[in-house]
Amino acid sequence: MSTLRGLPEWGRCAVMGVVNVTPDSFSDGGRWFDTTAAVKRGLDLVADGADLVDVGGESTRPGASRVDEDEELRRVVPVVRGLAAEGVTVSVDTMRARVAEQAVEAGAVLVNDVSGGLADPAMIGVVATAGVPFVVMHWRGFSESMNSRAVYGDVVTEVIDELRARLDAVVDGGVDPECVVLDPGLGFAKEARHDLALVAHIRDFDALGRPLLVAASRKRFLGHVLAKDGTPPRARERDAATAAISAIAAHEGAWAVRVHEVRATADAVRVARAVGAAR
Ligand code: PMM
Repeated sequence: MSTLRGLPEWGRCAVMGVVNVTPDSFSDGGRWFDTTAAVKRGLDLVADGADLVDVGGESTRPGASRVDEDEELRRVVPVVRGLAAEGVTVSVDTMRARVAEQAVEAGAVLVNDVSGGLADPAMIGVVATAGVPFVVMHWRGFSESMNSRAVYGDVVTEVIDELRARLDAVVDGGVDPECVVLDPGLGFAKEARHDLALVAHIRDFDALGRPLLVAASRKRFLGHVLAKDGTPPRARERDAATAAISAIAAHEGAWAVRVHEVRATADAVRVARAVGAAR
């Protein structure tokens, strides 16, 4: 179990609940699209067992276009402030340095950047100065174009190598290596078979020597696995499958899982801990 600066030690895989303050997120978009409702949603996730709450204002679903920076700030900062004021451990899900900086000022204690510092050249410096944990995800480009980048020979080796390069880059940029969390980026420039191979090889990421965040919640590959007659279930009908991945990820040593529906995953990580303790 790894300890990250400024974060509690949970003694098991942590549960990161998702609050997407967006009108268009693929799985829960539109439902929490105002500050009061979003703060309430975050508190409900904590009541359900979330250890930390990840607040984002930009949808990254395949094909999504980018939101304007001021609009992202308007969505995210008040929700971060409201949740932090209630004592919630808050992370901010953003690719923008200015949003990360203002969210940290508002009380966020972790920056989660799906681009791993690639989208905004100022991000690494902001995170280094803030001295907060930094989730660096495997990323090959913005949502508009990412499906065309899902080309791999050996997906596990390539994702690990590309993450190692990002780890080196953020550390060269001044981020304390002890602050870095890595993430295979399920669904980002990946087809279902790639996502499944990455989940099957979570242990291989131990070679990078950093904690791993696994974010499978409601993603397309689960729809693919569950499809009946070629039709995948809707995003909100993938929560049991998500909890199954949470159990696997926790069992395989993931530091945290990021999910929209927390309750079943909170149970899954506890079961995984109990099974691990009985080895
Ligand atoms: N996926 C989404 C958003 N943020 N952050 C990390 N670290 N890893 C992910 O895989 C990830 C993320 C997209 O899912 P959503 O729109 O359902 O939140």
